[in-house]
Amino acid sequence: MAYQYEAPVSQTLFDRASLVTPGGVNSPVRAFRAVGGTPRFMVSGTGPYLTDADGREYVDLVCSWGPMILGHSHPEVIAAVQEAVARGTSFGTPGEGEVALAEEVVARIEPVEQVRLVSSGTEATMSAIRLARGFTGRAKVVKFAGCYHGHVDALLAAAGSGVATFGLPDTPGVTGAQTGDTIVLPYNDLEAVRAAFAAQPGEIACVITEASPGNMGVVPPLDGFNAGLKEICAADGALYISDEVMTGFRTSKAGWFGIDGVRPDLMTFGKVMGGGFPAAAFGGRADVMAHLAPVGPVYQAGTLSGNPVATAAGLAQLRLLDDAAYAKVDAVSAELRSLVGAAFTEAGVAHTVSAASNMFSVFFTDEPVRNYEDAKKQEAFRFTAFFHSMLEQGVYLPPSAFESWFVSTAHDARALERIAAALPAAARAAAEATA
Ligand code: KE4
Repeated sequence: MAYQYEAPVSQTLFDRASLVTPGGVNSPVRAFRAVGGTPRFMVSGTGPYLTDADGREYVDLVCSWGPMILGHSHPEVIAAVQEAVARGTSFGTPGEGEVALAEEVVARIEPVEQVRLVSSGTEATMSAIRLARGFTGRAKVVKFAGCYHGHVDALLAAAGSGVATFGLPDTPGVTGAQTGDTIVLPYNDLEAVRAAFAAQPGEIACVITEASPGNMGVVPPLDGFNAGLKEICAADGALYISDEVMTGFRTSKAGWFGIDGVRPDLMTFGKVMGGGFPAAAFGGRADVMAHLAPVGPVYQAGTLSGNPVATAAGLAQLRLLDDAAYAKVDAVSAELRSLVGAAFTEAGVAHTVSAASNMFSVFFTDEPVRNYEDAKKQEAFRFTAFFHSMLEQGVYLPPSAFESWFVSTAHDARALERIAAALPAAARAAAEATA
């Protein structure tokens, strides 16, 4: 089904972009390929709203894929950035801002004794894997199908044929050598993890998991799953790496660790901690981090790591994220989940609203979704119809059924009313959709 609304300026920009950039985008999910139609080129954001190049305003439920937890253009974040940028943009030297941001991360996340700042979540997970391999002297890595950790070669792997067989490249350009030490297992399956460790004792450097996955849609860990991963890793001398790039500083003041209390050996962060700028991090046990250059032999570096403007934005945002802020985001998410569920029930659409703290998504099935295979069984064509009806009514959803929705402290009653007004017709569109 071709969705073509009136978005002429976005379409013109998309045509221009497509001449100079593959797919017209700098990150594939933005191209609307999963849902079709013209990607909206946004020109500004204020609070819970985005305005596109055609002058249309949307209630934003993507929040830049998580970072904008205080909404767009928060005045105190903007002021901190303006004050920092007036002093210069990058010095290539240590600076106080990066120390203060690192101190804030360490203060909030008890298992993080030391932290290294980087510029993206991908850099954080890539570096954490290298550090785990360097610290343990082991090569193999366990990840889970449906979990995304950025475009790290070793982690762009699909499941091998058997539980203990190695990963196969999940994209051209990644070689068998790069995924040959990666074991891809079904999510939420501790027995599969035990079997993989039993098949190669003492050879696995780490297990990396999204603390609570949001990249196959929202699929929370079953009770005891993360604790089980920690236990299995500890028993074998492997490291437990919790990827909190999406959940960190969003799902609670201490991210998912603040919810399940399972102490990882290493953790990765991004998104919220950058306040909309490229600032991310990895950190954890001091004895592990001590293996990182320049103290230890594991090399890692970055021209703009700890950038003074990015750290100013991240610090301003984190300092505003107090208990009241998290209570607000949680309340907004709970109200929205209730509105969405009621609309689909009213329209007679089989659905599951799947939440992990204030992150959530909708699966178009009423069967339980515990892993990627379950998630792929949903009637995703219904999401496509739902997405375009909401877009046409001025609500901007993630353009994929396999992504988390995000809200902010700025999503006030007026914004929720606009979403509520759009839901009935959109839910009916999902009901009437055909594959
Ligand atoms: P970045 O390199 O995109 O900053 O972070 C990679 C990453 C690592 N770990 C987790 C758990 C993540 O969710 C991500 C990135 N998330 C996607 C959203 N599904 C970013 C959006 C995009 O790729 O454009």
